[in-house]
Amino acid sequence: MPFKKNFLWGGATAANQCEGGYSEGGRGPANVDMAPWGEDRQSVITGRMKMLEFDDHHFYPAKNAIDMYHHYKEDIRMFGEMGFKVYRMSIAWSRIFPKGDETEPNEEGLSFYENVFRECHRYGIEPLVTITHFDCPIHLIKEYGSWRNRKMIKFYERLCRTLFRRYKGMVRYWLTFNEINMIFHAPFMGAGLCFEEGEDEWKVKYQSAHHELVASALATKIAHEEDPENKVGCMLAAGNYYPYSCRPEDMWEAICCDRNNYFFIDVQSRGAYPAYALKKMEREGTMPHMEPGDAELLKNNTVDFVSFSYYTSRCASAKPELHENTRGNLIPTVKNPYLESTDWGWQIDPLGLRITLNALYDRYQKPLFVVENGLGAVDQPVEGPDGELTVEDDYRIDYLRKHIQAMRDAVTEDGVDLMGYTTWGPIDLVSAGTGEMRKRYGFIYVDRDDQGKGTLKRYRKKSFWWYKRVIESNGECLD
Ligand code: BGP
Repeated sequence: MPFKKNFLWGGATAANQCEGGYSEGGRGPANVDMAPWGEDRQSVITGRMKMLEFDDHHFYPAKNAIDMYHHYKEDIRMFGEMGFKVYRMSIAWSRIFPKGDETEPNEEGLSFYENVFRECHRYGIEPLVTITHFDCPIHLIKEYGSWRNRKMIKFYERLCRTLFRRYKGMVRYWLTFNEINMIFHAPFMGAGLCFEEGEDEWKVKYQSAHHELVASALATKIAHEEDPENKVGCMLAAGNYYPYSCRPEDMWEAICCDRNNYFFIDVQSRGAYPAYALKKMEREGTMPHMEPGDAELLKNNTVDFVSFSYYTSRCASAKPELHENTRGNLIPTVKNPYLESTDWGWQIDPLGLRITLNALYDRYQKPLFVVENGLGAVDQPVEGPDGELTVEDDYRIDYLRKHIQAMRDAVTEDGVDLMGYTTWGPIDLVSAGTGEMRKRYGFIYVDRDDQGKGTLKRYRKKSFWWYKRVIESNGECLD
């Protein structure tokens, strides 16, 4: 058998991309609500265009998303039907603390997630909870400037303590920050950061990253104190860099680009700032202010496992201006001439997943967890034999099959210790990068379009049945 007996197969979502119910149950507004659909999205998520209130001329897809807030029972039942062992989901911070700096949590928010976890356990599904998947209450941004302010550590600590206590025995797997390295690439969406004219953006980013890293170590400490059964992971937007050529300068560039991402996980997993990062921050004048005790906290509270998203590998050149560029999960890269691309320009590289798994395992020697992987594509619903709508999504099956095969090679041939695999978007949801609905990842089709129109009815795609067989056979049967 290629995968462990208790291998965690499942799917991953984020509150802001599927829940909706943005003002229900006492929930407060958050940065992720304010990312509009359309051409301004990019400027908003990168913090260059300030959007801290809704306005009348933009459409905000996260407000209602796929309304999982009201459909969660039906959705989790379908995950159960596919045989999920794990469901990765996130908590909307502003459901628990609507403003973020209250001392008492919002009971309605807490009981909503309690019901979600109960529903998971009904089908034998283990929840894997991302404590923050990009979200930050708007009040914390307006009042404190979000993660640039050290006070955020306290607010986050309160959130974590509340969650660990309330869900003790119901949740065992936690991730502190989704794609923590996104703070560099999409600072408003990733960490609620907006920039003022003339401000040194990189200095703010590194200071905020330091606060998140300290908060993450503190969360790990509290999780272990509250319940020794808790397992805490870090989460990286991964995908190794290849040098564009074997020119030493290209190779060096690839190493530097990888380090920009490893930087976070090096701290969370090894417990200290790596030498290359200290030198870089010193050189560039971006060294964050650290308080006494920070280094010790980081050292003593490293994560139990390393999780990551993988959609594509990346490519680096010492002379990027000479090459074509392409987008990939909010991180632009030099286009690799050997790879094909999705309709959104993300290059497809299953072997890159094996390479990434090996690189991370060599570096950290901790169990790994692939918590996002999938194909965003346009689906054409057709009528199935039973009269219900379906989608013949062989392209999605093909993508996932090849990636699972690569993962299998990493486990059986290379000896990588892998805990599980959750595909991104087991049910269609709003795209983080573009705000579109038409960029679909799911095994379950949701009738909703980019303008928010549709019945919200759910339909099983061909991949639904395929993934069910994959799980049933514990990854043995990929046909
Ligand atoms: C990751 C995020 C997810 C998700 C995914 C796919 O960066 O963690 O939230 O959305 O990418 O990206 P997109 O939605 O832009 O296709």
